[in-house]
Amino acid sequence: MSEEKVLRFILGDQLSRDLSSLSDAVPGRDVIFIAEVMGEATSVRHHKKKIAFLFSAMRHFANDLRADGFDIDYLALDDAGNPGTFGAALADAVRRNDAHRVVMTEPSEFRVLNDAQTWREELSVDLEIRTDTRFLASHEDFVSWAVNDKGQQPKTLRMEYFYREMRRRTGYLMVDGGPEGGQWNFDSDNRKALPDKIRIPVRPGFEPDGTTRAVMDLVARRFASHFGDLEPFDHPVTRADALAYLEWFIAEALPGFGDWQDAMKQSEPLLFHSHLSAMINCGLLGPRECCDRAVAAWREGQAPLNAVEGFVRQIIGWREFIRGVYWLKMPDYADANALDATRQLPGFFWTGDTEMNCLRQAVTETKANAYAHHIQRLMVLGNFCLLAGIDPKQVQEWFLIVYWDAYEWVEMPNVVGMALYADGGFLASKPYAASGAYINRMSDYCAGCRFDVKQKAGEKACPFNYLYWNFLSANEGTLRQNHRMGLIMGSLGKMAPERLEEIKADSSRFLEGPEMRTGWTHV
Ligand code: FAD
Ligand code: DLZ
Ligand code: SF4
Repeated sequence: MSEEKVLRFILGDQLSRDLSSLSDAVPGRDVIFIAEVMGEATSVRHHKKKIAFLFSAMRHFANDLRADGFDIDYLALDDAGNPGTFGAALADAVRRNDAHRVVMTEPSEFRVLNDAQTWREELSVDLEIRTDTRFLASHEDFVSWAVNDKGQQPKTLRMEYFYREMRRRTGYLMVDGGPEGGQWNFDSDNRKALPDKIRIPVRPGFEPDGTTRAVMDLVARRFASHFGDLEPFDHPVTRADALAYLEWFIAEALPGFGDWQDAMKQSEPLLFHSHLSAMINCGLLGPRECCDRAVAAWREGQAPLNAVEGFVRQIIGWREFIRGVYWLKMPDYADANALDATRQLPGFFWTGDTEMNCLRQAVTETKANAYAHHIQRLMVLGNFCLLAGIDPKQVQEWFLIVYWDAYEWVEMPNVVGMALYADGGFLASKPYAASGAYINRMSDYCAGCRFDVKQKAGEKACPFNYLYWNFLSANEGTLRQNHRMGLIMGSLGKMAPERLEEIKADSSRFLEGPEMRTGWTHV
């Protein structure tokens, strides 16, 4: 058995040397198979930068393994006879390499895991699917935390309690069995608006090498009609560059990460954010090593506790929780639409062509960078889709297409549960709905907008202002059941009927107006 050749199939988001499917790989005996396939690159029409990033990272990962003595079977997109799907490519690779067995790590997405079960039946050899040990909580860990002894799922789950459990388990920022600083969560310190004069750290760029250039040519040729700008491209695509980027973040941006986590600034897409999600999600960086580095920076006095706790919470709390919810709730979660939202996603989500400056900024930056930070995603783009009642399926597809870190397991709960409240409050204790006042408080966008954030009604009024109340009124029946909405629903109840009519009229004018009419005019 030990002399039998094993084919180790590695997917594009599994570019980690500590991957479970590589744990017992034998150089000189086994073959590592990595495949660029059209079926994946077009499962949705991914942003050009995302495809370029991932294909380049896949090719570099293969080169690194080759340099360590592994036999690599790398199927490039343009290779003659590339069959275009994982299943067919894997079957070809088994034959080509005369493999006795296939080992892989579980795919991160439901769709691909389902496909993998069918490969098992179709392949002439055994296929072993191993747990993805890069996550800190296994599926079993999450289920045993979330589901009661009788196997019943709760009506709601709250990240905060899961996070505390993860803090205890990992020991991150723990002292004498309790949280460092006497608090589990420093979120209330992390909502500051940016002062006018603040030095925003300048990011290092990574010059594309020959491998990246070749991939960029490929993407320019084969995916020309996909959304987004391919150039400039200066992202880390190797493990070494990703580590250098992590070190840069820890030294330069982490100290400000907490204070300015929720802030937004015109033409400053990154601020103090880590910009590491794509590297963590595809495996170039491990979630543990990112937290280890942040906690070490705090211990060495290089970053304050509110920043480090906030960063660790995003990774061991939110990231793991989101994944747990995805696997607990799939496949039904994909169709969740608790608020019966049916409106078409407006065309300006693809062009940025809107007079609402906050949305124009977020879409334009997304198109250029395949990135927007969390508050832009949640409180500008997501908030707008929530208030305007956009069909969750269309919102999901948009978010899956446009971000370089987007994989269904992480995109879907963030869109369905966090941004749209489409799961009826399973993941979020109340809708993240906000009027223009929130965006004005947290950004400098409103100063450059043709709408007036202070006006509540009429042509010049900020659309978020009336859409907010229109949303509460349209969903009154559902939202009244949420005790955290009690105060605001009380205010809605006391609103003069004429004022409510005015809100509805403004909302109809906007929602039926030219900006919204362009519909799902996707590239
Ligand atoms: P930072 O702000 O620096 O945060 C540090 C790290 O924490 C991130 O790199 C990420 O690994 C993790 N993290 C933070 N928040 C979340 C979260 N809510 N869920 C999971 N991980 C989190 N994240 C994705 O990785 N892929 C997606 O497709 C994705 N889609 C989203 C869609 C919507 C509607 C919303 C509201 C959020 C989405 N997020 C997604 C979560 C979050 O916005 C991104 O992880 C973050 O903006 C990435 O930028 P960063 O690396 O600079 O993060
Ligand atoms: C996102 C993506 C793209 C665009 N292309 C590929 C590919 O050609 N080959 C590959 O192995 N992975 C790709 N990926 C990432 C996969 O979509 C991701 O690994 C699976 O969906 C996880 O279930
Ligand atoms: Fe956005 Fe309203 Fe501010 Fe314009 S005024 S930037 S639409 S929040």
